[in-house]
Order: sequence, then structure tokens, then C-alpha cells
Amino acid sequence: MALLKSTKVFVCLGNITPSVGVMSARNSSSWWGGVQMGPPDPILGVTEAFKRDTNPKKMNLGVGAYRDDQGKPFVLSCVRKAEALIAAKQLDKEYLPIGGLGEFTKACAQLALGADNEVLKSGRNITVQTISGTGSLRIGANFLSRFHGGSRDVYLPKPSWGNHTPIFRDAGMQLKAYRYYDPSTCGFDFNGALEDISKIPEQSVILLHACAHNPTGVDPRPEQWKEISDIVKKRNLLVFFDMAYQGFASGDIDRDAWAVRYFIEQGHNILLSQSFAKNMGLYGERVGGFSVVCKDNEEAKRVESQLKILIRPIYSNPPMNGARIATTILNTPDLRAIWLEEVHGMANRIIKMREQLAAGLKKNGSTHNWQHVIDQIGMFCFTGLKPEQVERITKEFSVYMTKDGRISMAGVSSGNVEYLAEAIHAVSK
Ligand code: CBA
Repeated sequence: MALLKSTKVFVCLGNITPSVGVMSARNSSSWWGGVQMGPPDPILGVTEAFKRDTNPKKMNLGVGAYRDDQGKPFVLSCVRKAEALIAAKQLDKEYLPIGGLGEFTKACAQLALGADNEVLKSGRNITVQTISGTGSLRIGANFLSRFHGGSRDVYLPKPSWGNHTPIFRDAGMQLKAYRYYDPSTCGFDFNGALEDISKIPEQSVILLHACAHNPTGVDPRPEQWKEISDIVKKRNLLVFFDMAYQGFASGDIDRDAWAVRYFIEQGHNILLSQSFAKNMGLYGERVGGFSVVCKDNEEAKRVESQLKILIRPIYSNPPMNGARIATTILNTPDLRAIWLEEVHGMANRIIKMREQLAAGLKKNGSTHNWQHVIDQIGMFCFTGLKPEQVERITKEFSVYMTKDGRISMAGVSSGNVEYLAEAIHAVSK
């Protein structure tokens, strides 16, 4: 018991720095008396609060999950067709290899890099199947923590997806930030970003959102990406691309992968996280990929061996169902064509909702400039609403969003866009 009394317990509080509590008076009737209550997740906690609300007009604009124009979860028809093909094959349910389904990892890397990329031809990448984008980032963070001797510092854009911080922090990395968003223009702070990046110590890791930046919906333009690439190279930084929204920014999967491909072309040996949650609507299937671009094939083989050693004690090997669906879509020309149409359709519906929301705000008499609602891209709109306005809109209108004023445009539909415009106007006038 004396030994137990001095044991420290780490309590992970979402984005908050972990606090350390020392357990007291533990016995078999209460081993966990020292465990503190943690706060709800800043994003997924919004859904929990939404579910408890009984207002029939309630809107969940918290989590980034696509809804159709009737506000219903959307299963892509290419997914349904792929599922039918897979079911007809009566495949077995044996374990996948540690690194996942081979056909999937190949197709996944091709999707990101382009099928005729030199990296793929020379076999200097290693791609493993992961538990969606989050799992990919975490495997990447663990890999960095174990093998990147250069620096423990990871620079995130300010702001970034809320989960980036705990992912890297829990893997033992240190979080730093570079300027990204300019609240005065509701746009990209290009000069601020360049200035900050030019001061990042050599060999640090820099995280870049490949497209459809979350939460701001603001991406660099190609000529800005080029300057970022130059400065990152000058500073000798290790680039980690998070590509959770390929196809969602422009509706075109190749266009959205432009920055990733450009950086590789410029000689950056990047790390890359991919998710199929959004672009294939495979949220709960948890399909993703993690890639490391290496110097050559021999280096890639060594990296692969260590990724397997990292993965094996965490979840042994990844689940197969979603990977089979994604592979079937990517490798069956008819299904791939349907998929590309559907990605385009989802992106377009969101663009239409942006226009209708901005028009609705104007119609309600709002005198603010809402151009950013239209200009921002991807799933999210960073409205500029202040925390107290967010609190009001939730309390008075049952419109749920994250505290930073981010709304998931994917949850807006023809049926509720007017109500949303009214609500935003009411709390912002
Ligand atoms: N990277 C970024 C930039 C993301 O926005 C998300 C998802 C992920 C991981 C990675 P998954 O693990 O599902 O593949 O996604 N972010 C959210 O859409 C949501 O799914 C969001 O609402 O911010 C989340 O988990 O928070």
C-alpha cells in the first residue's frame, strides 16, 4: 500500500495541460478517488450537448460531418456499391498485416501523391494504414518522438485543429505556434506566417494543413505555398502535412493535393497523414494512411520496420472493412468516377450554403462584412463570433458550434440556412 500511495496519476484534460494528482485513501471499494473530472471534448462535447437539447429547430454545427440537404447523414452511393461488391466476394476476416491492407496503402499513397509520382516509382515512401486521420497523426507523433533526434518542437498554425495539441503532446512532443490567421481580414496572415516560420529553429517539425484548413477555412494560394516551401527549406524544417479534407476544398482531389505534391517536387521529404472520413464519408469506419517520404528505398524499409514495431503494441493491426471499401472505390474505375462526382457534389453543396448564409445575413439587415463566409473553403466557416455570442446563439437559438465561433458548413441545409442567418444576426448586431 505504501508503494501505491506515492503513485502519481496523470489526468488528461483534452487541450489543457495535464494535471498531476496524487491518489489518497485507495482500497478495493474506490481505486479511483483521486481521478479528477475532466472537461468535455471541445468538439465532440458539442454533439453531446446538442443531443440533450429538445428544441426542434436545434442545429449541430460542431463536428465536421457532412449532411445532405435534408440534414441527414450521407452515405455515398459509391460506398454502398463497394459494400455490395465486397459482400458478394465472401471474403475472410483474418488479421490484416501490421501496416494494413497492401492494396489500400498503395492506392492511398497514389491518391495523395499522384499515381506517377517519382517517390512511388522509386519506392522511397512507406505508407501504413491507420485508424483514420487521428490515428495517423498519432502514429506520426510517436514516430517523431522516438526517432526524430533533431528537435522535439512541433510548430502548429495558430489556430489549428483542437486535437493536434493533445495528439503531439501525449506523444511527448512540445507544441509551438506560428501565425496563420488574421482576425482583422478573416484571411491568411501570410506575412505573419512567413516571419514566424523564418525564425523557427532548424530541424523543428512544422505542421501544415494540406487544404481546407481547420478551423479557419483559409488556405494559402499556390504562389504563397511556394514561398512557404522556400522558407521551410531554408530553415531545414521537417514538414508534416495533415490532409484530412482532400477533395473537400475545391471538389477536385488533385487540386487539393497540390501543396503536398509541390513540396515533394521541391525535395521536402515529408510526413503525411490522410483521412477517408470526410471525402468518402467513412467517418466511423476509421480509414486513414500515414506516409513517410524517405531518401531512398533502403531508408523506407528501415522506417517501415520501426513503424510496425510502434503499431504492434498499440492496436496490433488495423480494421479491414473500411480499407476494403476505400480500396474498392479507388481501384474500380466505375466506382471511382462516381466517387469523384460525389466529392464534387458535397463540396458544391457547401459552397451553395455559404452563399445562402451570407445572403441571408444581408437580408436580415446585418451591416457586417460577411464576405469571408463565402471566401473560406472546405467544411468549416470561422464566423468571427465571440465566445459570448456563441454562448447566446446556443442558449437562445439552440445553434451548437465550437467556442471559437467555427461552424461546420456541412451541417447547414436549405431548410435551416435562413434560421441560422437570423440567429447569427440576432447575436452579432
Ligand atoms: N485532421 C484535421 C485537420 C481534422 O479536422 C480532423 C477531423 C482530423 C481527423 C485530422 P478523423 O480521425 O476522423 O479522420 O479526422 N476533425 C473534425 O472533423 C472531427 O472529426 C472536426 O470537427 O474538427 C474531430 O474529430 O474533431
